[in-house]
Amino acid sequence: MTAATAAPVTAQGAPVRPPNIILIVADDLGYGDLGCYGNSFVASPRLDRMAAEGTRFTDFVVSWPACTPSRSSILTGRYPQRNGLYDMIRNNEVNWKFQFDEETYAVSPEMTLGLDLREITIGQVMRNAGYATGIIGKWDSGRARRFLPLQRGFDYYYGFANTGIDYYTHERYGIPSMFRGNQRIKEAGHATDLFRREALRFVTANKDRPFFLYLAFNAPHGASTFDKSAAQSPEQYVHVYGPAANPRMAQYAALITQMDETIGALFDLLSRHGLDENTLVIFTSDNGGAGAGKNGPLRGAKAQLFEGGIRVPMIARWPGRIPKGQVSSEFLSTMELFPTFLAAAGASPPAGVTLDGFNMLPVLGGRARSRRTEFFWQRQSDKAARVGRYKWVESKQGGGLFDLSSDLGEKRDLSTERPDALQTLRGRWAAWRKEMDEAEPRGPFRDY
Ligand SMILES: [Ca+2]
Repeated sequence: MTAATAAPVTAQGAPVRPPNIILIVADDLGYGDLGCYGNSFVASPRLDRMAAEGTRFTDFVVSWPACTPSRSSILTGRYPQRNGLYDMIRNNEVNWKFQFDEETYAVSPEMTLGLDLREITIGQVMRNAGYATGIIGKWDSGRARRFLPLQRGFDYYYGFANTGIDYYTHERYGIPSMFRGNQRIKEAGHATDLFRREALRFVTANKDRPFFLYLAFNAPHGASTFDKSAAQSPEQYVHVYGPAANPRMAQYAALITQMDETIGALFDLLSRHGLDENTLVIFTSDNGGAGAGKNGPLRGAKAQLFEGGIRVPMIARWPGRIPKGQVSSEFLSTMELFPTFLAAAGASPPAGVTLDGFNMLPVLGGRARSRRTEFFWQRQSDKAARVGRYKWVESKQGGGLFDLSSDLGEKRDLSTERPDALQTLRGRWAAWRKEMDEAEPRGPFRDY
């Protein structure tokens, strides 16, 4: 690791406090799930206001169409295939109603797998840069102590380490799963309300020094409980949608509205502490919508490599640094977050680590075009490549070659009309796959 670069100074030579950084990640929030992204049912006033006070991006993608690997790229700035976490950490037995007890859970994949300990996380580099670092909410990168956030660069942790819980019991299919630091705890309350309390607490406790907060909601992801009929949304937010609303849709939308209100409370707190101007806030989702989620005009949903699985909302706000009320169609991804946060903090990238993204601050600021021209995905046997306007998909749900500039819904397969483009995209995908195979191997899935 290289140390932070020299502290920035003003023209008069006085030290400048580097910006606070807050990364907010929703869980399974679809491209069309917010008012500012065209949803007329879901109430998301504070995120809509965030978009009005900042810039909203329409071509922002994640590295995998589901939770764990997508989040691994946020934490490391690297493709899942490079950092090793290229599939879910999840006990699939629960899908067949298998009930773990503490002893069987202790030796299950959820306890034994995690992000390779050689990986450098965004928490480590921000802490080395002098930031207070906190993660509140969903960690999803290993549940055993050696994988937990306090051992991976974060000073503060409140949340769950596995991939999903019941909002009220905080159990994952019967296993208590909420942590404070390295200790499992049990306390009453809806997960979103607890994360709200913790986020406000973290900001207040660190208001006099630079802080990095990774606020990772589990909302609006479905609950990890066997009883799918159990209500998971507080009544006060369900009531927003009135008695005539479809109950399933109202339950889902309520989780978004509750999260939205929490984000509003966070903005209000920044304002009260005088931190509003010097805080970069980015909001996004880890993958596309599922179930009751909406993906707008996009094809497919969570778990698929069509745009509905991988293109997500992204809003960036930093008063005076990011233009207000703009909509940008620049092509960007979650792998840009790591180098962007480093650049905002004035810190150097970790030595000897290949990052797959770049500093997007000039793009967020509306001062430059995105350098990103390509992106590649693999989920088991499903493959996809994006090169410029073209997208190639080969998957169990179908595939083809699509021109996203004229066919965002991936409806018209151009494979026959444009064999040259098809060959280019397949070739670029193969070159990327080769690069991943030749990268220094990382656990837990790779056979080496
Ligand atoms: Ca997710």
